[in-house]
Amino acid sequence: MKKWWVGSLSGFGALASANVALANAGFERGNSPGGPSVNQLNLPTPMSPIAADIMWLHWFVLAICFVIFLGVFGVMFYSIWAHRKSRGVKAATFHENVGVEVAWTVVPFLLVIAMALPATQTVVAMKDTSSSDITVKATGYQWKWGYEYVDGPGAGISFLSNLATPAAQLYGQEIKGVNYLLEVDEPLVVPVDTKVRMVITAADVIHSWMVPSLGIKQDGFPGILRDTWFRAKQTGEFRGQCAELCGKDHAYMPIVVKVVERDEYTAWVEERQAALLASADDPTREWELDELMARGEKVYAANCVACHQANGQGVPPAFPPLDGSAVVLGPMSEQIDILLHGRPGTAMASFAQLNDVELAAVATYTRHAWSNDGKAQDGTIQPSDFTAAR
Ligand code: HEC
Ligand SMILES: [Cu+2]
Repeated sequence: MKKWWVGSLSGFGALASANVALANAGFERGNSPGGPSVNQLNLPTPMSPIAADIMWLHWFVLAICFVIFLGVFGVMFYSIWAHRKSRGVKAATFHENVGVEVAWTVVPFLLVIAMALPATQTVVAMKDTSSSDITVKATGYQWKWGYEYVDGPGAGISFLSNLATPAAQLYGQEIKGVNYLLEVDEPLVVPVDTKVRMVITAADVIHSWMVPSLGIKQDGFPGILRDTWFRAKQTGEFRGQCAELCGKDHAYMPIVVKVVERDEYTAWVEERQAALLASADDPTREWELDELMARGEKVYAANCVACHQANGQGVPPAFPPLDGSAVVLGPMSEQIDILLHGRPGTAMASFAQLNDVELAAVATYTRHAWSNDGKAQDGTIQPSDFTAAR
């Protein structure tokens, strides 16, 4: 007969081979310190002082719980065993015992204070965003994050951070990568050992900006600003996700914080600002067709392909094709309207958060790409057309 424990042993075997499979897939240490790793049971390795405090509190409170557990169950089991009926023990019949009552009031009271003091200290420290070196505003959108450097070196830089996991992985046509659903096209870049103040908000519904290894989880509310901070202890890429159920693509808005050396950060800022000047998204000038097309292809790839597909065929009936669409080929006013306001009640959201150059570029791109080329009414759509329609 098969012994009962043989089954459990083979269960462990299956677990072990699953771990080997994960390790082969590159999950050994993830590729981020504090990221997911084989057999990870503990909280992620703390990469900021606040995260270290949170980890300490977690173990401190757990240790107290464990001691209480041992004490309570120790007394209980000892009493049951030592005073059992078969030994002829008679129940005592006393009432009230000042000593015991004082003890079971004072001891828990002291324990609560011992836990509340360091916990309060940590919460107060989390909220102390004073004398920060850099301020970044993070805005939650359905379903991506927008970052805007508002103060300190890099002020003026802003971009959207989209999920970068290829659609083929989402739909099981390709092996899932190491950072499946935890990778973005443009990470938030910050320097190491620098106090970064994060101002969190949202544009549509409530989102939450959470990076466990930095000890941050802050809800973002439309119309309200909340702030928190971190000081990364070492360089690397730290990953997190939106942590407030915000709609159907809630799982598709990860967060990547790329912490770099200070001089590397300065170089990144310079490169960004130079690119900003060069591309000079000047919405007032007249743009050439091929300029708009080149720019529009990128905007389309970053914002539209998930639903309308790279070939413009969409996924009917859920997502209509843009190739041959009457709206795309019709008068430009309708297309401007749908991009600025979306179609309420459908998955077609407003893209008003893109700037007028990006909007004009993507609209022009859809009018001239695929088989649409040469069929659209009106000429190129110019940024100034969007400026006027806002
Ligand atoms: C989350 C999915 C999604 C994304 C991303 C998306 N769309 Fe749409 N789009 C839709 C849906 C759904 C409709 C149909 C709305 C309706 O039922 O009226 C639509 C309709 C349209 C239409 C009208 C088509 C027609 O023939 O009625 C245009 C034009 C359009 N989208 C352009 C864009 C552009 C440009 C982008 C990128 C900037 C984009 N969409 C991104 C889902 C999406
Ligand atoms: Cu969200």
